[in-house]
Amino acid sequence: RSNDKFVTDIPKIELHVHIEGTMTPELRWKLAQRNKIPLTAGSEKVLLPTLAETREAYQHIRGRIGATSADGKRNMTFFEAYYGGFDLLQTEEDYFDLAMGYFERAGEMNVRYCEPFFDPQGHTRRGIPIDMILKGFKRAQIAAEHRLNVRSQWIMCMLRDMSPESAMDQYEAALPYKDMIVGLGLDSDEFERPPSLFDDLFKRAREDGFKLTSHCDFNQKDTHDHILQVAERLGGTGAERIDHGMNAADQAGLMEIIKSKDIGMTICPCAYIRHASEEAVFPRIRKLFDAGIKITIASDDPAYMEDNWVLHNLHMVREKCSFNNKDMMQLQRNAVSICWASDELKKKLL
Ligand code: ES4
Ligand code: ZN
Repeated sequence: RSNDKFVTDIPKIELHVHIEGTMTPELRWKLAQRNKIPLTAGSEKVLLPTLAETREAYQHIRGRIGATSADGKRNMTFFEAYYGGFDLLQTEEDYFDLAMGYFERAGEMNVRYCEPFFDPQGHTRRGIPIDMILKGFKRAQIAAEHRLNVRSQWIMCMLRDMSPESAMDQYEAALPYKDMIVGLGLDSDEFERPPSLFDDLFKRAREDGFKLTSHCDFNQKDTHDHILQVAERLGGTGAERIDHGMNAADQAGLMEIIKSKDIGMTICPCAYIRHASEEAVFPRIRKLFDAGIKITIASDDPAYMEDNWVLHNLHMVREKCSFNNKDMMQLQRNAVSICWASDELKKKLL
């Protein structure tokens, strides 16, 4: 891991981090003890494994496709590890601890403002009330602002592998918490799940005053179609941001649309290099940046991506895209420009 003081010290904004993707092995282990839930250790589920076994399980998380290691054990896929972590969250305190853990980490990296995602359906489908989730998050959010000087607003993400009807029901159930939720997003497995399936939901959310974004992960099937839908059609006229959307760099037409509509992009380099070569990743990031598209660097699911938090992602692009100090500052100015903080707060962040 490269290190340099300039990047370490600059005030930061993080706009693409799934709060459930910040569950460290330490927190997973603590919640397993507290709620008496078995964890995956080796290839089995074990009640009360050691912390070392829990850490070990995180070392072998691979892509979406189950991989087998040299000793013949089947490793957890990313989605298994990620959604497996949801089962451990059972009380308001658990949700508070999850959010507070991220905010503390963010404060240490000089993140001054963030917009974390959460996946309500992943919790409510297990019978967890939406009130429990959001009360825990809200308490952490307030504590983080006062104790850590880390400000935040939440983005509610719908699981695109569930039905549009389920998403609409979940959206309506969360409306009483509208004042802590700034935007609506779309995540989970995008295979044959185009954003247009959720047209009605995104139109409704825009009418209700939410900002809009959707994942278009790197090198997925139909990614160029999905990027075009997000840019031109979500909410009726297109979303404010695209999460990932890196394959826009392949097509001048897509880049032109994103640039002319001033759409922000959240780029998570450590997530891509788990599946793609550096030559596929960094020249595309550089190309989007050099075109003047407002990209920002973020971490996605840092606990499940070799423990790479936003600071590591920034160090990585500085080195691999040869960004200088001025470029690194521009990335932060991009983030201020495309974030959904009030104008008053934006002035303080610059
Ligand atoms: C995600 Cl890496 C990834 N892809 C799709 N959906 C997600 N939600 C959290 N992490
Ligand atoms: Zn993501």
